[in-house]
Parts: sequence; C-alpha cells; structure tokens
Amino acid sequence: MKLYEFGPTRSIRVRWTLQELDVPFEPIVVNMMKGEHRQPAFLDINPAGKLPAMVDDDLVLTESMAIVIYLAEKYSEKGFIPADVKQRAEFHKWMMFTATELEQPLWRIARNTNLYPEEKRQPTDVEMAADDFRPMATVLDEHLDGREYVVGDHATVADFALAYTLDWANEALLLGEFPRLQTYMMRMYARPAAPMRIATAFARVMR
Ligand SMILES: N[C@@H](CCC(=O)N[C@@H](CS)C(=O)NCC(=O)O)C(=O)O
Repeated sequence: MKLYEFGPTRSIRVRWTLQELDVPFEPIVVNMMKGEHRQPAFLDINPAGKLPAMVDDDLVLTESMAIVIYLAEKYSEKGFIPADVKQRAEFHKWMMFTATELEQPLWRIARNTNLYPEEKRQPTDVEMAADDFRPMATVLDEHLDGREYVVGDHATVADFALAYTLDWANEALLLGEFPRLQTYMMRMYARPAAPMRIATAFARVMR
C-alpha cells in the first residue's frame, strides 16, 4: 500500500486512518511546494494533480473520503465503519456533511486568502464562507452534545476525517466560538495513533 502525501494536506485523513488500522504502508512525499503534484510522474497516478492518492495493488484511488471509506471497509474487522446499515447511513451522512458543509467553506477561505493569485482573491467570499460555515458548525455542535463520537459509541473514520476538518477550521480561526467542537477535536487528536496537527505539519514543510 502506497500513500502519496504532503504535510498539512488532506492526506492527513488517510495517514490517520492507516495509523489507526496499524497496517504497513509506504509513504511517498509529493512536494507541493516544488510543484511535484503537477509533474507527469504524479499526474499518471492522479490526473487531477491533487493529494492524497493511494495505491493498493491494482487499485489507484484518489479523494481522501473515498480512500478512508475503502480502508475502513477493507479492514472492517477493526470497526472503523459501522456494520449496521442504518448506522452506516448516518456515517455516510456525516462524511458528506464534513466534505460539503464544513470543508467547502474552509476551502473557499483557503483559496481566497492563500492559494489564488493575489489579484483574483475575493475578500467578500472569505466573509461569506465564514458565514456559511458557522450555522453548519452549530448543527454539528448540537449533534455532539452528550456524544463522544460522531456516529455510534466508538471511533470511526468519520471521526478522523471530521477532526482533521475541525483542525482546519481552527487554523481559519473559526472554532473559537465552538468549545464543544474544540474539545471533541482535541480528544480525537489525543488518540495514540493520531497524526500531526495541521500547524505542526505545516511548520515542518516550511523548514
Ligand atoms: N476532494 C479532494 C481534494 C484534494 C485536494 O484539493 N488536495 C489539495 C491539497 S489538500 C491539493 O492537492 N491541491 C493541489 C491543487 O489544487 O493544485 C480530496 O478530498 O482528496
């Protein structure tokens, strides 16, 4: 199993899952600062030029959420995806909520503060994205009242994907008004197999 990854990117979701599963994998760093994700060698693996990507024998898989679901299903005996069909439906709901309602506003903020060329950045979209994020974070916050995990009574890959996304929100200074989400995120990152926080991973690649 090969994981194509780079520091603070969404590849953290996959690394987290692999570490929790305790399965051996070969990490391959694709240095985005050097533009390696746009070189032919990596475009052969992911024509979208995006990280993460995973290769497992003849399966080449991209999209962080799809990869972690695949891994949870492949090693289903580890319990990181619910076996019960209704709980699994809830699991998929929170995975999609994370990728759409929470991550997308964060992505808009990242693009309009750092990634787009300066002359194309839209400060108003940063504000609108933050306004889109808050009510969705409130929905999650209320859901987590009295719960340790987002679905069921033990950790699933939905928790790892979500905790990474909340760490991203923390970096965007959007988590301050949600202490319960902060506590949940910190609890997930306190797990022995948790990966580096985004800030630490970022500092390492900037060295
Ligand atoms: N939906 C994709 C998003 C992948 C993505 O945009 N990755 C970023 C790093 S976090 C990337 O590789 N960006 C490179 C680019 O857009 O040029 C996933 O979850 O895997």
